[in-house]
Amino acid sequence: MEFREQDFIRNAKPNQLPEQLVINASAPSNIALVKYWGKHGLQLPMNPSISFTLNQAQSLTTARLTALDKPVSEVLFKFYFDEKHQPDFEPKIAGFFNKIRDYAPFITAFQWEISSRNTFPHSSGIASSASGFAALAKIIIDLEKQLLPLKSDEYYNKKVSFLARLGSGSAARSVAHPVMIWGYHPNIKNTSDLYAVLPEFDIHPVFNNFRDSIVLVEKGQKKVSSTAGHNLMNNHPFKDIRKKQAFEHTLQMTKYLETGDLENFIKLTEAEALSLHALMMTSAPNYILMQPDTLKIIHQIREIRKNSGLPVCFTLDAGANVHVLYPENISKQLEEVLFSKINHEVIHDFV
Ligand code: 2P0
Repeated sequence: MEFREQDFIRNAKPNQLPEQLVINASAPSNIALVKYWGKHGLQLPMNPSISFTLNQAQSLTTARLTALDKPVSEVLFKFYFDEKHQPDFEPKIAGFFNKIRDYAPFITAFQWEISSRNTFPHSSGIASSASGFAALAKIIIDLEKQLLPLKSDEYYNKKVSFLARLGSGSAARSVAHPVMIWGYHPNIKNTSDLYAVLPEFDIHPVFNNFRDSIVLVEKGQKKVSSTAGHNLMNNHPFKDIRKKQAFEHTLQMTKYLETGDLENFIKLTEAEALSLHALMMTSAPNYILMQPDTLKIIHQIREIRKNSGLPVCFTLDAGANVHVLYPENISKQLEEVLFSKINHEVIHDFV
């Protein structure tokens, strides 16, 4: 079933508020195979995207809520990361709370203490905003279930993604395993710009036990925020052609995931990663997030594939780190020919 924006608005008033509540939630990160790059309106994507959900990179979040005597106009909250108060993160969360007020008006009835930690290293370049906002969205839906008359599971699942999207676009895809599609595509059933969905088809077993080993070429804060990068797509000289390409790639990717066409999966995944970075390198102003070692590792992966035929490929996020994608059964060989020769920390995750 398709949900519209107004379906997620809930004006009902809770009968009685519990004085204290503690809600826990966790959510995974994800890596896009076909990239979301460019947005419009209220966090609506310029094109559909498709991702693998990362099982081990999780945000674990706890919200401690205290009922207020009367609702406030701005949500009162404090955010703790790794048990330390983090005022730097609070403006983005405040913006999120503001954006979701119509869909979850009950959030203003409480004072919030939000504590979060990640199961992956801090500043590793793994998108913690995706898992972080998805976990927070799950907490809000849990609260909605406790306070307002119940709705269907499908409603709640889609609303988690809908809310997460308003925190960070890619967070829309951080709500279910193993693959999610976000963004309307006329030829892919039930897709929507408002939330991500699981594919209607079964993912081919060659993608069971797929691995994503992330080579940490560069740790630390991103040099150009992704939000700024998305905005540069508005006047990008290749905007229309990129849009067309992403629609085609999304459809092709669904076919490869369904049929288990690893060869074309590899070609398309790498083409998408390079398109994303080419868009960054051709925007105004332009910028380069790859580092020399990013390219070195890309070349190594291509050499290995050429020489040994191993089904391994790379993708890139908005940063210098290389995500190495491959089936689990070639892990040992890859350790020998690739990871043991790399002078960077590698985090092994799986889809
Ligand atoms: C993606 N990225 O599809 C693309 C590809 C990074 C590279 O979406 O402004 O943190 O919060 O919507 O989601 C990263 O950008 O940006 C991103 P906002 P977000 O995963």
